[in-house]
Amino acid sequence: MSYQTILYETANGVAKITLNRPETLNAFNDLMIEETTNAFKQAGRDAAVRCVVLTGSGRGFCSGQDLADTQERGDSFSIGDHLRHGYHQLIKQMVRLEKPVIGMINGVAAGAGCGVALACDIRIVSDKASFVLAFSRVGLLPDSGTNWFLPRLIGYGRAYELAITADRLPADKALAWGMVNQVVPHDQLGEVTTAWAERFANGATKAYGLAKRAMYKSMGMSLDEALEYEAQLQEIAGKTHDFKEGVQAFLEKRVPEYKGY
Ligand code: T3D
Repeated sequence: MSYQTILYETANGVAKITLNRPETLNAFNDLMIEETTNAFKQAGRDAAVRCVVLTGSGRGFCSGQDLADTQERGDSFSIGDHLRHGYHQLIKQMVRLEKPVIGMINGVAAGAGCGVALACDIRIVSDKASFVLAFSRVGLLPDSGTNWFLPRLIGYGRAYELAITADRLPADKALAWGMVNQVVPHDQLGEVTTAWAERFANGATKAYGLAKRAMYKSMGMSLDEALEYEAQLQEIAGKTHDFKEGVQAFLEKRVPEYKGY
């Protein structure tokens, strides 16, 4: 599949999706939302891909909705429908993808760009990066799942503070608040993220995917329901090659060779 607004490449079991509109700090136009969604679908269909990395080109990760595009909208334009048909499809695709998604946050993540960063499973962040809930600067409330993800990660008080101040949250503070997994010197971002990604790409992919499904579903369940759901998913994991291999490797005191199924 060929793309105009993103780059898509695969190597060593990892698909790398690069948002590629650097002149706008990778702001989302309609085509980029659609192409990024399709790229996640493509990664999902490709059994050789066992981990996905999402990043931005140039000095930004993603500056959210392209504000120049919003100027061209007529009076009857529905932002709600724009979200439903665009950003929502992208966020759902990321969350439903049963493979780890790493956000390699190379620079500022603002507005919907912050929402997309939060929809990644793991965030590895440059020390030059920052997060800005820019929505309120333009008279909007957070969207693209930000209201769902952020209070769960950092608590309501801090999330609401970021929403209404729209102040820039630097990488080190995002780490201290539990919003990201690791902050690294900017020039080591690619190398460190590749190490994380290749580790996941050599792991028990089916189990990783089921763990993602279990954790998301459990957020809306009682303990009894969550326990039962775990049992159902463990039934599936217990029938994989990788479970058999993991146990055998442990008993033989060797490194397991996982195949992802
Ligand atoms: O509408 C709907 O469908 C609803 C969905 C809404 C979702 C949203 O995302 S709403 C929020 C939209 N995003 C923003 O409000 C962020 C706007 N950008 C900024 O506030 C700042 O650019 C940043 C804080 C992200 C970074 O600041 P800084 O100083 O590092 O960079 P800059 O100089 O402001 O930007 C660099 C260039 O990128 C600049 O272009 P120029 O002057 O060099 O030609 C700037 O205009 C452009 N740019 C940055 N963000 C956007 C953008 N162009 C279009 N849309 C953008 N979002």
